[in-house]
Amino acid sequence: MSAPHTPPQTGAPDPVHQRIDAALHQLAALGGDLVSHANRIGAILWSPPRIVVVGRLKAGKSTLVNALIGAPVAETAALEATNVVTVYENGAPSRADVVFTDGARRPVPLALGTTVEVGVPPEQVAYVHRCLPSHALSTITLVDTPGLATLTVANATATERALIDGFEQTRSASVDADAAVFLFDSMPRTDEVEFLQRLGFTPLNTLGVLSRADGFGRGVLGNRDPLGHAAEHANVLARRLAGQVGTVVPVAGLLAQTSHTGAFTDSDARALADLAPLAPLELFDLLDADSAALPVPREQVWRLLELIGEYGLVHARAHATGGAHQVNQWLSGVSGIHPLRAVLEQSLRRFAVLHRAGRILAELDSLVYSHPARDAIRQIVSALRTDPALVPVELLRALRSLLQADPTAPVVDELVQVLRGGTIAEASGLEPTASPEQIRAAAQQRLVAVQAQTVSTRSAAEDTALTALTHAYTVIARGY
Ligand SMILES: Nc1nc2c(ncn2[C@@H]2O[C@H](COP(=O)(O)OP(=O)(O)OP(=O)(O)O)[C@@H](O)[C@H]2O)c(=O)[nH]1
Ligand SMILES: [Mg+2]
Repeated sequence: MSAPHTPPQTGAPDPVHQRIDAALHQLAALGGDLVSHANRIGAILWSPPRIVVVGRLKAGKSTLVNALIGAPVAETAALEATNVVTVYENGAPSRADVVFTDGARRPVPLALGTTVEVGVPPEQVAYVHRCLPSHALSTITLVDTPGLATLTVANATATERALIDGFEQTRSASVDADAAVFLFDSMPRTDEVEFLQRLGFTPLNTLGVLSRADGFGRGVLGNRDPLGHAAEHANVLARRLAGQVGTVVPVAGLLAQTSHTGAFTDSDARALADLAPLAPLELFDLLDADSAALPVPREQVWRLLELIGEYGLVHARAHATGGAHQVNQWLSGVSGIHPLRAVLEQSLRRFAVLHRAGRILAELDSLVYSHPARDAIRQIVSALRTDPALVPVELLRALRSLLQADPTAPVVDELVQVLRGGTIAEASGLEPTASPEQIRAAAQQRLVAVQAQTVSTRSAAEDTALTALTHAYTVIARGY
């Protein structure tokens, strides 16, 4: 039998993927239409996890998407810019399809070869599927969304329709995201946090971004450096939003977008160098007064402001004699894009992959319920579920249900701790250097504690969570 689906050839083998892949081969071996089911589910398994970027109107979502992709593909603007959900996926040739709310698809032309001109009323569109060859998109797929709580309610509705399971019965055309990046430039409002909760992720697969960090506080002319101030405030927000996001990273998306899309030229660097002798206040005064004493044409300064903002204009001047290359390096370094990318590609991606595996288990469960060969399928699925490699998948599913049903249940913290633990020792609450005997003993102790809790649970979701933890500690205690 030929392989029902094709795993990517790069990257270290992931035990979760390997076990699911093996189960899908068993499924395909049952023959008939199960071959196409295995193919369909395999395609979900092997495509990169989808990370959705959400947040208030003009929070800087599309700018950040462009910075991460390294190309100006998403429309950005001072006025409301994004009005349809757009999925950016690695693929060639560069193309775009509009997916309608009834699931139908139609190709759409690309304006200027990059951005999409939808040409259809936004309320008929579930999302736009944009494919482009991009190294940055080879490990994650990004989803840009219209701003929440916008003046036009239609845009917020578009985001909800495409992202929330069962919303207006448009589940068939939903984008099925696996993790979220939540952008805010100050403390998020209650309605934004509520929206995030309805997305149904956990803090482990939700990353907070304090956006527009270059303008934080009083901005570049204030007495505190906005980037340092933003970094400090990000820590405060991370503590306040601990129930929603795993961490908060400060980012100046505009600086990252400009440096990563090649928009800043050597002639921009020369203009910056000509402005270097002016004190910051003097520079803005001359610009405002339209003064002839401004050393470069006013339009050129406006262009610089559009590219790098006020913070960039003031501070990049010190790097301008090194030309565009040096300015770009400085912009990229201070923008915070590198730490953001590290979190995205490591912890957020890891939990997105586990979330995706949970979705695949749900697909397999629905086959068990609906397919005539249910007994044979059930055997494959139960063996998969009890496989030690799938423990984190079950733990994340349990955490997700518990956060929806009973977010204050005492077992929430334990699930998070076990899932966060990079090594078995850490998952058992020990130092990474603990011996195998110490690990087994600690797991045995936790097992007893968890079993004691099962007598007084408050909800079915808590029962499921304790079962998942029992399985996890049993697996550790057996020395897996
Ligand atoms: N100074 C500064 N400006 C930014 C930054 N990020 C975005 N902007 C500007 O803010 C405006 C809105 O940015 P977008 O990326 O379009 O914001 P958005 O969240 O996608 O907006 P909607 O799609 O309309 O909700 C644009 O004028 C950007 O240039 C940033 O990090 N610093
Ligand atoms: Mg946008």
